Amino acid sequence: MTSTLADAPPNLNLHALTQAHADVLDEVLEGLHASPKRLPPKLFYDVSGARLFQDLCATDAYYPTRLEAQILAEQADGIGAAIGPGAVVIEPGAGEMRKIRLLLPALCPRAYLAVDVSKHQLFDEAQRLARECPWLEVTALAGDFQDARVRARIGDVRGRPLLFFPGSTLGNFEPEQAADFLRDARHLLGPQARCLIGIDLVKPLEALERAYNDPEGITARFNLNLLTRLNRELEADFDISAFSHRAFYDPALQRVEMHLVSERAQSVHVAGATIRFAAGETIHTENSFKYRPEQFEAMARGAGFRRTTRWSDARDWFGVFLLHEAV
Ligand code: AVJ
Repeated sequence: MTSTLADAPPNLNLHALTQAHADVLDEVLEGLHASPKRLPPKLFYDVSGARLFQDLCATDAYYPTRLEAQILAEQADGIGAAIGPGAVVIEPGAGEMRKIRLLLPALCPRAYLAVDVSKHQLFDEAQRLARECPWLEVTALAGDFQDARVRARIGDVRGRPLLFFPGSTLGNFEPEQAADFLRDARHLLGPQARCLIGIDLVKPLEALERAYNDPEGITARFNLNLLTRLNRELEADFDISAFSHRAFYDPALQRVEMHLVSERAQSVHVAGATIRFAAGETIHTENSFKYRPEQFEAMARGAGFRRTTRWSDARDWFGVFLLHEAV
């Protein structure tokens, strides 16, 4: 489906390839019937969830967004020089499009393809960017970047593709899946493909746990909003006050886990199905893996990228990696 807005600028293209309601329901029920229970983190980003995440990024406790933006702003010239002008930038999870804006003057890409599950935010931001930069061809694709239809569109990109994947979104995948994602991107985008990827790095446990348990409680609201969304969109009847947010770092697995904890034994209905919870049982809603620079570089090499360049902050808390020279 192709949408047009009133007064859409000529350099803007909008496409909606969002998941069918029935597919979302299947995925949710599969996760809630599994043991341990789980829900996919992409469901966080409805209109309220996208706004909560935006609010979280402005907090002192949640450091990744701020550090990455600092790195991109300070190193833009070096990054632009390493990539060269005229690239076609593809950004999964584009959200507010703040980060690409930091790179535009130094990178001078030809086109920008933004993909995000949060359709309203995506279309609004794409329109704004297309107006600000009339020289840039802006395409917005509302959908899950792992969806076959979305991947087919990405595979159609001609020119010099740059997969821009900031924010440590790759950290939501298991390391093996993350490696598959990179290998897959290289096949999909061809031998000219480069990737510019933001990765949250291993750091002291206190800083990690504070980032996912911010004192203002925004992460908790972000996590619980998932249940509010299921109530509204999938005929569910979660009692939100009977669940609580839990996040902790597992140093052995190098990941922050987020859960929703059932405060008591209870039954919940989702589109007619009954889901039983024991007291203290959790729904695992997210993993956020942290890497050491050399671990991520080894993963990139394993996925077929011969060369990596890294930019990071003074403490090495966050890394921006350029993967180039595909095998
Ligand atoms: C957007 C997936 C990178 O894992 O840090 C923030 C999402 N979850 N706080 C992350 C998130 C809890 C975030 N990513």
